[in-house]
Amino acid sequence: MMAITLHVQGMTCGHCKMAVTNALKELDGVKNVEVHLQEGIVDVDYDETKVSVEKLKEAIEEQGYDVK
Ligand SMILES: [Cu+2]
Repeated sequence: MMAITLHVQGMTCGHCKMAVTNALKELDGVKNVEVHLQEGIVDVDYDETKVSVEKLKEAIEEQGYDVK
């Protein structure tokens, strides 16, 4: 298991939080997602044998947010 903190731009409300959380949790290998709206960060616990950081970023970007 790995943990990563992603910096995500554009999340402003509860809807954004849910969109990002759900998109990540749909990925096989993602165990836990914690969105911190005010800080603009997303903490993800994931199984690195099942999902890559690139995939995590793509899932967020597909929802319309920029990942730094
Ligand atoms: Cu929003």
